[in-house]
Amino acid sequence: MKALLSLIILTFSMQSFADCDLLLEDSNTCIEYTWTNGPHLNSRAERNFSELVVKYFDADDTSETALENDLIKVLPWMIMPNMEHGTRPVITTQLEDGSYLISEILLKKMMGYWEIRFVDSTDDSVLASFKIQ
Ligand SMILES: [Cu+2]
Repeated sequence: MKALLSLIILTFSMQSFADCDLLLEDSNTCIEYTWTNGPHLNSRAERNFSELVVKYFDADDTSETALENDLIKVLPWMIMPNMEHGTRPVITTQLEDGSYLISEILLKKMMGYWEIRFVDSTDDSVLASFKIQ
């Protein structure tokens, strides 16, 4: 009985997380992201912008309909051995299907790694992130 119950719970949780690249548990919101250009790690003289498409949708919505999201900001962030920092501001454009194009992402190659952070635009707290490989 206990095993059956665990199986049911597991099945349900797998369904609701099915296509989530990142899950915001507090708001039960899925974040799906796709690089449409890059990511480019630029050496000193280069200046190739990267582009990312981000879609937010309710984790329980199997149709994965895009939600409008003014509260979350995309912030590229570099973590170095002795310091952390951002880069120039990105440009956010809402697309026709309700997802967002994040453009002019400028990533420089340096000692450390970049991550893409999803931050609360009111207080800059980090809600989710992924490491750029
Ligand atoms: Cu740096």
